[in-house]
Amino acid sequence: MLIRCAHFAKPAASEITPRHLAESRRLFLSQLAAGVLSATGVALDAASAEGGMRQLTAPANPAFTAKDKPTRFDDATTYNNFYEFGMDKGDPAIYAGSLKTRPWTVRIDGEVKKPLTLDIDALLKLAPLEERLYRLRCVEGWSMVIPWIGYSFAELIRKAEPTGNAKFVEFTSLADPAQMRGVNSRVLDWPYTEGLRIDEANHPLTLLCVGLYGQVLPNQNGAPVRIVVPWKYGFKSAKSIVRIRFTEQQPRTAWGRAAPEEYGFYSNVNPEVSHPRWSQATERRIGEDGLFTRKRKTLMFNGYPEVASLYAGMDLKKFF
Ligand SMILES: Nc1nc2c(c(=O)[nH]1)N[C@H]1C(S)=C(S)[C@@H](COP(=O)(O)O)O[C@H]1N2
Ligand SMILES: [Mo]
Repeated sequence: MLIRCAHFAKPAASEITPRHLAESRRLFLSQLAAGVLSATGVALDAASAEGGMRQLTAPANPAFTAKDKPTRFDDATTYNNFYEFGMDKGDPAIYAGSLKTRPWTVRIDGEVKKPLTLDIDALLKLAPLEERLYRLRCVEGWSMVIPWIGYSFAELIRKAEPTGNAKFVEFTSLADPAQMRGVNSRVLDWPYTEGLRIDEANHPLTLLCVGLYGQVLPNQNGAPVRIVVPWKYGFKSAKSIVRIRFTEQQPRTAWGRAAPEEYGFYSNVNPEVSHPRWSQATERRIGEDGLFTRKRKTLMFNGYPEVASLYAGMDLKKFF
């Protein structure tokens, strides 16, 4: 069963572009059938299908604005990994409309002075929102550049008041088979969980994310709240989070449980450490799909060298 999963099989480079195009065509047709397209033929996002585009603007933070050209909104919202809604890149955009993002609470517990359950609308107001243009690179070898909206996860850590025993943070995504058709398949051991060391979670780059491109997060991108850790492979950035647990022990992760030798706890973007079945030295930037487009060289820490000090003295081949 694991064989069918994209993270377990390297797609042939020649397959990628046509497949990507085929999927957006498929998405267009299915949205047309589902009535998600407006009369003008403009695709509305998942939130708008429920009732009105939900604008969410925030000032750009120049300290966190990548120099790269942003990926097209349509690419960022139709080429997704969100296995709770299926394994094809187009599945989340087609099927995530069934996710109900209100009411929504996030449980904060474990090694904290006082466990609490935060309503999503309280979570949104915990700190001023800002826009950050981050690169995000998938372990499969493609990357995007997205104007995310949120605030540093460190703000939430401050609010949670972890105890002195808290060494790690575990993120748990929703796993409701009634809303998420992919959870009925056993491709992963649900719920999806991820984790960070507490100093990684406290790094100002680590973003608690609630929006992108000036609007609330589309469901397929992890509504209503996700994490974005730009110097790590994309799968570390858990979507649709319902629980944040502070722990003393290193938490287990969904991908780590599925294939520990392939998905290490750290999973820092590192061109020098190959995935056991393919090189991580280069990447394809989504949108740069021309016939003669060269792959980009993958940068250490995805081009965020400021995080290097978190790993001083660690052998990153061992702690991959
Ligand atoms: N809950 C959950 N979070 C997830 C995933 C998933 O399947 N389930 N996929 C991950 C992977 S592999 C990637 S590359 C990113 C993709 O984020 P995006 O679709 O918003 O670009 O989400 C990550 N977060
Ligand atoms: Mo990924």
